[in-house]
Amino acid sequence: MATSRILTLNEVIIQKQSAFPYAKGELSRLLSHIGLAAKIVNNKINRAGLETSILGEADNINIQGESQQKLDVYADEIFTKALQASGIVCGIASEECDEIIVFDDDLSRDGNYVICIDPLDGSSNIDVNVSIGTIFSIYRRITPHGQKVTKADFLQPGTKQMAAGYIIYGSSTMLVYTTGLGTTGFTYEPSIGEFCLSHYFMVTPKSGKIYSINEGNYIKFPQGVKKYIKYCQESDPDTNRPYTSRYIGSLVADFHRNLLKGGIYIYPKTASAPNGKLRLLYECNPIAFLAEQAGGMATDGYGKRILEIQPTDIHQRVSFFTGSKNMVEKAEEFMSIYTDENN
Ligand code: AHM
Ligand code: MG
Repeated sequence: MATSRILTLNEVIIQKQSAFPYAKGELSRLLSHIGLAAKIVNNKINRAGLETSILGEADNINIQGESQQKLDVYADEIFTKALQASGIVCGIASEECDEIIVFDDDLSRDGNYVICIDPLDGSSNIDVNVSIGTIFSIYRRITPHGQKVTKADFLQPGTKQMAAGYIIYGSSTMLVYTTGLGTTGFTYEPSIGEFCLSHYFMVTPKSGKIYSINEGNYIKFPQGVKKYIKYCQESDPDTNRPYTSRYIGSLVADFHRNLLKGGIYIYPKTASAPNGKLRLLYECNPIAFLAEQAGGMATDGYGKRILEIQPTDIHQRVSFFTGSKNMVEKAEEFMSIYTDENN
């Protein structure tokens, strides 16, 4: 009798690498290095309650003007080291660093890839044992080999991503990634220390019942968002309304839940954050790539596909609407009808 065998992350990415003829296994190796760093960070996060020295704020303020948590700094160091050690990454843009980090050793200078990363997303949840995540995005360099990478290598639209993914440090730890051939999920099995294939081809429902938005900001929202929220709350059995409101405050966790169950996540522009809060390069682009690969959608709420936005700054912010296709389309409809000019 045939027995089903557990497939590890490394096994699956090696199996899939034949789909990237020119990558010579490099992309697979890179994803393995990310998986390794994720295990180290996961271990630290799991021990956070016991090692209280790693909880709380570090002494720094990052480029976003937000105070960094010690675990933010730790995760940033671990991922940076792992990516440099891979020898195939020539530079990274991290939420935690003002400028791009150029890997200028002999090996890395020839590396094919640059990475945009939010090493630990959901900072406000770090100290309280609520799900947090890592988000990453992988591009091929555009500057010639042997030269130092520049900002231009990072300012590529999301459509150019070679791969993207996240790790969710939740009730179990998962790594979800795409290389443009669907969205695949792996669950960490602590007894063998491996990410094991658990969600082969993730398909998000076309419609769901969950809307996720920080309603505390309601009065600062654009009219279209306010009206859409009311639409979500109204009763209509034909469209399964009212929807239910769920908001963790960790993008990865809110997105992951909605990906599986069906729903919409919105972080709009607000009166106090006129460009939105979330960052295009290392939060919205990778999540948008994963959403689309799972049959979902991601826009800025003003009719623009997130992946087609041409970035101009590595820490650029954007308003973000993502999740089930029908729900994002409905929200877009409200945004186009109820503009702030005609209300
Ligand atoms: P961070 O990168 O500093 O953690 O900020 C990003 C986070 C997202 O994970 C989350 O969706 C959002 O900020 C929550 O913001 P708010 O507390 O304003 O609702
Ligand atoms: Mg973040």
